[in-house]
Amino acid sequence: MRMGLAGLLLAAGCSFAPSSAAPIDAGGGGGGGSSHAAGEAGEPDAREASDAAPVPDAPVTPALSCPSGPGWFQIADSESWYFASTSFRTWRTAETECEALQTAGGAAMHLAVADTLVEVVDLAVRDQDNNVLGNSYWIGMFQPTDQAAPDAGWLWITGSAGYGSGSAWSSGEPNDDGGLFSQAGESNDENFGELYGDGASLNDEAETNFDRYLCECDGVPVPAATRALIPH
Ligand SMILES: [Ca+2]
Ligand SMILES: [Ca+2]
Ligand SMILES: [Ca+2]
Ligand SMILES: [Ca+2]
Repeated sequence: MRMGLAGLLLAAGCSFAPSSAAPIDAGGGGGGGSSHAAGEAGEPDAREASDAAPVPDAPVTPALSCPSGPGWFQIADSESWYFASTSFRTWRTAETECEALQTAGGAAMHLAVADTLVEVVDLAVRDQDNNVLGNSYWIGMFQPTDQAAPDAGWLWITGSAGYGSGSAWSSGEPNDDGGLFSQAGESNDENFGELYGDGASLNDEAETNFDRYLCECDGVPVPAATRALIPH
């Protein structure tokens, strides 16, 4: 068997040699379209065989070790577990409480990082299912102090870039309060992200606001460098 397999591989290897000349045919063919198509049709076998070997097996993602119980749920297309609080907290206290929910040896947690619009929508739908329409939820997005504009520099608590201007935000947001209580423009009035409970959209809000909050258990720790950028 072993010899036979080796022989097959050797034979297969030899058979690839002529096919490496195929691109020359494709480039020089007078009937461009058809000769290119012929080249593509003839090459996939060789490409698959030669490319398959160095590609490692896809890593097996272990199931996340997350807490469970009332308030915990999952959404489509995510391995994460989420927790919807029923208590109202300031943003920083909410983040502290999310991290404290991590079990010993379990996956890291933080305020929810809804970094795809699908996640924003799915979490908002969950809000509605939970009959808490109208309540806003803190999520794990913040804006470091003294940015150039209300939509500039937003970060997720796990370190990646947050939403700039665009469809994730509610109409007219982020507005840094729009001058309602302080000066218009970016003046650090609203540097923390919340998810409106009555729609799939985000708002920037003052840290001292009391909101419910959404935690996410995804195993991604909060980088120290990112934590240092949370406005005080
Ligand atoms: Ca997430
Ligand atoms: Ca302002
Ligand atoms: Ca702001
Ligand atoms: Ca706002």
